[in-house]
Amino acid sequence: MTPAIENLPEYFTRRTEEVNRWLDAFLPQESVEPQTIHRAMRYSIFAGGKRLRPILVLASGEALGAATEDLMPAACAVEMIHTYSLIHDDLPAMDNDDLRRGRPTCHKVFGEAIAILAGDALLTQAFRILSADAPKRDAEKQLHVIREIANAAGTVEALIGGQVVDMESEGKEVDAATLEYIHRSKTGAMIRVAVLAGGIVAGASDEQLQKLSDYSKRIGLAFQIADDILDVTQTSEQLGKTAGKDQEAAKATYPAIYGLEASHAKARELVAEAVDMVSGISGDTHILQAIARFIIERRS
Ligand code: GRG
Repeated sequence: MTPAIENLPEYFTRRTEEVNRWLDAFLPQESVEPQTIHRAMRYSIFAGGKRLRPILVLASGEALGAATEDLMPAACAVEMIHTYSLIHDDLPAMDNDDLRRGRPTCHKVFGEAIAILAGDALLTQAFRILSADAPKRDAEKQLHVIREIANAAGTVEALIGGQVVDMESEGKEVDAATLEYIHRSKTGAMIRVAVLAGGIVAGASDEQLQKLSDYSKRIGLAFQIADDILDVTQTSEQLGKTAGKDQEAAKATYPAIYGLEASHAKARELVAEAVDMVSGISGDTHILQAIARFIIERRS
């Protein structure tokens, strides 16, 4: 049965608390030397993100029968990589932002050099926990997860590649294909790998992985379209980050190219397709379906 959308905030709160406990265990404490870097890593990780990506790892893995504790290394690694990308994106050399997750950005608090290193350290720590020894871990699945996450964080149709094309497109006329490439790579790749990693840990068949991949591509694009819409319709207070930045930087966005109405319609269509795709998987996918719907109903 599909849960009512009002149950999803409760689900998110419960899973966020769980993810936060594991993140706490996977990161060096602030008292560990050199303290500055550990304070900066923890400042950004515990600044209050939605935890969408780790929750997708859990929801996808558990839908196919994986145990929470087996999913947590991938869930936390994906959140660490996401947080590193936000820290670096906020730097003066990139988006130059003062506000993230409702608080001053990492470089505003710790300075640019430590913020760069905090991002580097979170990326490194992600692969450290992914590759850590554990008696119960299946080496083949572990390697598969590491490979997929490394690909998603990389340069080819992936996080860094998407960021580069996005930066290079600023102020230029961008066609629909380039816009889709940017979204698929910068935002979509990490969302896709979150869903896939859960499936891999659960031992999903190739057919199940394909369906998870199809679902994730649609929610990834819908998420970015929703993000573009929020940037022009919400305030900085509502978003916890500076609103209106895309327009100011003449960024390629869905509303800029297609207008607000068509962007809403496209996001709704993608979510409907995603829900359809994931309902075809044998397993309990009701949470994945609810998350797809939440992606376009969120307000921040
Ligand atoms: C620096 C390699 C590198 C990449 C930066 C993440 C990113 C790429 C840029 C941030 C700007 C942006 C609009 C990215 C699109 C992805 C996105 C909407 C990120 C914000 O994700 P949320 O809303 O954030 O899940 P929280 O704070 O809730 O985790």
